[in-house]
Amino acid sequence: MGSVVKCVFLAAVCSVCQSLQGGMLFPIDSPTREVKDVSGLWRFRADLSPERNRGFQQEWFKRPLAETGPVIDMPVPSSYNDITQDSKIRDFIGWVWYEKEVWVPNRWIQDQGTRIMLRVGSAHYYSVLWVNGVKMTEHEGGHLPFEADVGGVLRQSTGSTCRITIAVNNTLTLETLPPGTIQYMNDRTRYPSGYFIQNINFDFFNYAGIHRSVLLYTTPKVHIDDITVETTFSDNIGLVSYDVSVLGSSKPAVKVTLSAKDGRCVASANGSRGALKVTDVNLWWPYLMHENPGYLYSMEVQATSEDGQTDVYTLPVGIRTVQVTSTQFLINNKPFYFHGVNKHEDADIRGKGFDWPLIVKDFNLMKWMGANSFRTSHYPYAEEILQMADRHGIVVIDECPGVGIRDIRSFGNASLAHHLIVMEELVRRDKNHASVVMWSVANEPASEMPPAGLYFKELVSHTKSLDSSRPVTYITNSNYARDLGAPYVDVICVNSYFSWYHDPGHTEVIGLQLTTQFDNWYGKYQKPIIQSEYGADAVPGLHSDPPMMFTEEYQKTVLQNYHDVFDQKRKEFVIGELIWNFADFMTAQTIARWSGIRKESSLGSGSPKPERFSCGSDTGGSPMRQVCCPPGPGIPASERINCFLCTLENRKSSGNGVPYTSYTMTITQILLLIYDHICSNAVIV
Ligand code: GCB
Repeated sequence: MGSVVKCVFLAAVCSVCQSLQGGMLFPIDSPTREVKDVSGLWRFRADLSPERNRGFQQEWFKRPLAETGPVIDMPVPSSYNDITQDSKIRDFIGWVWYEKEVWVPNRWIQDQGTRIMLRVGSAHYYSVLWVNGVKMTEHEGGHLPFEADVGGVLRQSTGSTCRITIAVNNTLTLETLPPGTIQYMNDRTRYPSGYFIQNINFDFFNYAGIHRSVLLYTTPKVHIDDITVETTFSDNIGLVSYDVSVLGSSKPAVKVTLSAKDGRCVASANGSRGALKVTDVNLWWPYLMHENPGYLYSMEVQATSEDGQTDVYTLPVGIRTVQVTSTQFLINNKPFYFHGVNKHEDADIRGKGFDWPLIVKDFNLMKWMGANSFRTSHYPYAEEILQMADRHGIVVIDECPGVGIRDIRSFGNASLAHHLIVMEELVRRDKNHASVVMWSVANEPASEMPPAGLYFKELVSHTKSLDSSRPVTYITNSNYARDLGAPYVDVICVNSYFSWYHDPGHTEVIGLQLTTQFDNWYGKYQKPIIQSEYGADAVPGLHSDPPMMFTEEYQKTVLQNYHDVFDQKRKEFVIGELIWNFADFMTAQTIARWSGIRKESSLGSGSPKPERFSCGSDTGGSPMRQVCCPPGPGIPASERINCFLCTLENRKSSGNGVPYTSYTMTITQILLLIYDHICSNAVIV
């Protein structure tokens, strides 16, 4: 690109790229704040009109939704796709309408000093929010929260009811993240009039709806709007630099207190910016790297206005450092090896809907198998998941929804401007999580295309300007010599599926090809490398010897071959391996995918699996993993196999397990293989 064109390009981007206003602290209860969760059953209607805009034409937000047409029950949080028996809803593209009437406590309304906020944790993809018929805000993009101050409207309304209407549109275009295209099928001999489809370039189901909780919460008018912490340490002294922004007061007095787990105050300071010194610091360590991983201090921030109004917010803070050298990823100056998984937010029925049991189960599974990390492939996960990761010492590569940027038109100004804003929203939301050690700005973009160089240069440098404390990467599957964005990243993250998408059937070439892949990338960039995806599909119960594609044996052989190379290359510059995938997940319907993707490495989410794994009579019904399969290395394989066989037998004899028998066996094999691999490499420093 010529320099004149380059300048015009950048000027255009900058003119549309406005920095975000304000913070987006996770809503909490505190002495000065209250949270009311208004999730649950909402009224719902998909706008099935040909143009999908009847709701706007008829102003469905102005009256109760039931007065403008039929409504059905829809749970929130949940994707709507799999809730009904109607394939039109499962595959719906366009606007859907949600509505709920809730009561707002009188005291919230009466106290003019109370700010009443309405926050949506995430709705996919474009949302418009009304309260009592008045438009409050719009938001572009799923996976990240948005909110509005609704106090004014509520105080003008009669009574304390609050009718919340949210219209959500899942249409993806060349400029959305992820991108997609709408294709009208105009051949009237093959498609009816108005027929269109949504094309996507990513490999997971485009679940839609209100995916995370909807919360009403209060703060005082004088309130803590944002907090930013950065941490470091030297010897046994920890340092927490903080920056607090307070709104509603021109000269607020800010007091910050840091407490240890036992409640002891270990440091305090006054002022909206400053640093807290912690002697005998307890550092935040990853799981399996320390006997006390995930140590969190509690930072209480108190802001008081000139007239005595106070707000209090408490933030968990892990003190740790992150650094990248040419061969290593250092956490607290010690080499960290990402022994982890890629995940999805995905479950039967609820789709991408937030679900505590699933989340807790997934963490238990990850820890049980010895995983110390995961990547939020391919979009930001719920904040509660990052809070869990903080507490358990599970390291996170935090990825934005930049997946499937494959069309050259998605490298244009409007796309980049939106991508920069999404990174701003992501960093604003997740910057204070100790578990988050690196930002990923994209997954498998067409980074060999000419505009990709400038695009990623801007994107990475903008992300670094938002947060200089963390490395930035994106996940590539491009050729090392032609990837135009790689010069700008701190860590090279490569996806490859040798003997699967390349040389299918030839596991014997994995060793050579993977070694060459690593040597090529390292030779060109001298940056540490993470194998950010690898794996192979298997059809449960399909066997062959010698192994053939789609059999359980083939999947195992692929993993084994990859692991052999990792074990060599981690002695040089390979700093991690993230298997594809922690659990099965749903994809679009295509001949290449049998009921979603089957590259699972564990017993995690996906289908409603958890209830299949209690050990019945042997354990009195306790979850069998706690009883039969304690975590950590050194458990003989035979014992672990017994756990699974026990499950299998139990399910068979109860008559419930038969359909899952082979499936369980698949998982058993893969899990044991990964478990053995991970445990044999676990490092305790
Ligand atoms: C990839 C993608 C991931 C797919 C996976 C596969 O490279 O990043 O989203 O699901 O490959 O199995 O094809």
